Amino acid sequence: GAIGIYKWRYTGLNRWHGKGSTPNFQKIIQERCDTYTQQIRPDSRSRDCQGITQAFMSAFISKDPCKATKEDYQPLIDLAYPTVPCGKAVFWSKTKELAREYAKGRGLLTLEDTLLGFLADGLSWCGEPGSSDLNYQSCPDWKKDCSTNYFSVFWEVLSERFAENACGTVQVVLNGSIENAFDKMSIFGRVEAHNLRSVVMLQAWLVHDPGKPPRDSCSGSSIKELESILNGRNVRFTCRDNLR
Ligand code: AVW
Repeated sequence: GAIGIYKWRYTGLNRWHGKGSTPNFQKIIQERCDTYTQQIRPDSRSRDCQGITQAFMSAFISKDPCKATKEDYQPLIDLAYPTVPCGKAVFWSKTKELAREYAKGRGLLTLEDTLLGFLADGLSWCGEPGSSDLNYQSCPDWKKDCSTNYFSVFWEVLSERFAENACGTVQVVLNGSIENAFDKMSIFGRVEAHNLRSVVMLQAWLVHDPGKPPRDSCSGSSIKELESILNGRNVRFTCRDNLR
């Protein structure tokens, strides 16, 4: 009856509103780690991929998927701190693919070029209390279920470390075809922009989708907001409207 369905809906593996864990999650992490340490950055060959995979799984397995904390990921981050050389970091917001292309063409690096960013790129994951398996049916959605889910907290803490360690002149690729190219609720706006410790200058590129009318520009109010955050941190700022 109705109560039975209600009970199933709110206690079953299907109760969350986000995409379930990626099939073969652990195997993908393990394989990506081997690929990264052996082929992509052979200088990182000494990294312990078995330990890294274990630390990743232990961070969220058997836990309430809405009670993620930064501390859960600390052991993992300690094994693979996301660092890039000074002057090489590229941030992005609503422009992931484009930013990756931009970085690649110029010998620059995004978070997805660091080991942990590379491992988790495009995957989803969550566990289930009382089970040693992942939930492949559904995972919490940031808006509809909880913001403290393991997926979101992972990208937040990893991005925070990435920003803290960025140095020299860095870049950000922003989307000028949406209302607020600088979104203060995004990870870039909420986390990274506020954690630039050793950055001297941030260069913003506002990219406009050729098929769409430009909706924001370097002189718009969202960019002014970014500029004022950086002024407060003594980071120089430049912005260019780049029509691709
Ligand atoms: P967004 P944000 N693979 O486009 O400023 C899958 O508004 O919030 O940009 N999901 C990811 C990945 C990834 N590689 N990276 C982040 N996410 C999640 C990290 C995350 O929950 C980079 F350094 C994020 O809120 C960028 O400078 C959402 O997908 C910055 O953070 C994308 O939202 C981009 O995050």
